[in-house]
This record gives sequence, C-alpha cells and structure tokens, in this order.
Amino acid sequence: MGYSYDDQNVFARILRGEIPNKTVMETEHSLAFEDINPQAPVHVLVIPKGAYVNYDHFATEASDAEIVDFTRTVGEVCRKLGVAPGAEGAGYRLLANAGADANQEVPHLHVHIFAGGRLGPMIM
Ligand code: D5M
Repeated sequence: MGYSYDDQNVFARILRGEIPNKTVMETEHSLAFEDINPQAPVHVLVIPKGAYVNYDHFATEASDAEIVDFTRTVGEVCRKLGVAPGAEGAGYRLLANAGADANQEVPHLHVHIFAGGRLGPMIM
C-alpha cells in the first residue's frame, strides 16, 4: 500500500518554519518540541524531519540513518528533560497515535513524551 502525506499538516509547516515552535532538541533528521496543549507537566513531541504519516510508514520507508537518529533522539530528549528514571528523574511514557482508531490528529509521525509527575494508568 502506498502512503499519502499531506504537506500542509501542522508539523510539516513547523518543519518549514511557517509556524513557531518551542524546540527542545534538533538533530539532522529529527525535531523535538513542546506540545501546544500539554496533557502532563512535561509533554514533548518528537518528529522525524522526513514526510512520514505514522510509525509503520516510517519503519517501512525511512533510511536506517533516519531511524537511528529518531530513536536516539527520543531517548536523548528524555535524558535532557531530566525525566529518565534513576538519579535524575522518575520516568516517562511514550505514545504514538496512528490513524482514526487512535484519534491521530496530525498526520505526521510524532512520539509523545509524557512525564513530570505520576501519570494515570493511561493518557490519551
Ligand atoms: O496529537 C497531536 C498533538 O499535536 C496534540 O497533542 C496537540 C499537538 N499540536 C497540534 N498543533 C501543535 C503545534 N502547533 N505545536 C505544538 N503541538 C501541537 P495526536 O497524537 O495526533 O492526537
């Protein structure tokens, strides 16, 4: 199945610099920024810079370099935010919605990082 990507989605516009964002970290292939509507004391989104609709699209078509960069960036952002479990923080939750059944709002792959306090059994 081919994937179709809407290049007018809000994260595509952020990546083109058309909409401002509060950047937490930027790498060659990834961008992390604060969620505009936080659902936890810490709520950051990590996106690949490439035009991928969701995780299965990314995993199917992204290069190894993009996948390594994105995976590392998610972990490094957690450490940078001070929420990695252990001496610095008490933990975090990762979430990636895909498609209608998961209520994905923005059709550009994003991993949510929720942290900063005791999270309920589930968020979103
Ligand atoms: O989550 C989409 C998320 O994207 C939701 O938590 C709000 C966030 N969002 C939407 N617009 C912006 C901008 N402009 N900056 C930062 N965050 C934004 P989903 O998993 O698709 O339901």
